[in-house]
Amino acid sequence: MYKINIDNLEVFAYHGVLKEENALGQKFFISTEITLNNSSTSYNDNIEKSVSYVDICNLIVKVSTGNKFNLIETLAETIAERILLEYYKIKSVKVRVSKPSAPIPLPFGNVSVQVERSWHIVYVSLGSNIGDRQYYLNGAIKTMAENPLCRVIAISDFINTKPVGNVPQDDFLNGCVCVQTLYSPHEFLDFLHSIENKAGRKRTIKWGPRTLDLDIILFDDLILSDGILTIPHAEMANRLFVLEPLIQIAPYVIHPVYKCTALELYNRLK
Ligand code: PH2
Ligand code: MG
Ligand code: MG
Repeated sequence: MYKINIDNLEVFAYHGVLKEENALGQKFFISTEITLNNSSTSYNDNIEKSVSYVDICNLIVKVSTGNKFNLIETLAETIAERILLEYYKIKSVKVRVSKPSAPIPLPFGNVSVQVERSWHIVYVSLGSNIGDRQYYLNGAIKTMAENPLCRVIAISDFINTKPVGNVPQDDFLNGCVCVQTLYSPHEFLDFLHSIENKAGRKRTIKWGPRTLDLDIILFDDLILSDGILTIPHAEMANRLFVLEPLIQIAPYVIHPVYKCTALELYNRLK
């Protein structure tokens, strides 16, 4: 597996909290460690299969000199995001920004920050049982596809399902999408909530009828539960209306807690 490393690219720029830094500028050193999507396959000695480190260096210079940030954190994050957005072959990137002449009135060697950003793979379950159900599901997918920080990779069929739970209500239309995103889990949740709100979602009765429900089912192989978000979705293994669309687009995706495929969960539940 290859990584493309650039060590200490020197740029002169104007980032800093102090006015003097914004006016006079100083040297920054930028390092990146890049992992490609196909990093385990052979490149056949062909630059088209890889990414040119010269292009990455030019992009780093452009972002560093074309902006004036207070924080080197912002510079590092912006560089990471721009690299991931401009090169679809890149899966993840670590960026370190060093500021060896930082205004610290003490003897010191260097000061730097490092961030890591990566495309995440998320499975989202979609449901609607009020109004034009197909319109709401398609609208949600369109909003995700139009967000530059998301790429919709696969879309299941939409299936009609009987309501699960004790609330008497109309049938649902359910589906599932696979999305690549640069958002963190909580940022992605906020994004899904904004789509639900735009669809006029009212949060009245728990498990009641809704114009649009978007649930994170899986997020990479992450396991997380913090009172706001539980990943994998706590009920996914008990719900055919989640598993049936999921296995259409990702039968062999692994549930990181049960350590089995979506197809196995489906067969057990069925
Ligand atoms: N969602 C619920 C409760 N019950 N039943 C079906 N068939 N489909 C759903 O999406 C659904 C449900 C709460 O999210
Ligand atoms: Mg739900
Ligand atoms: Mg929900």
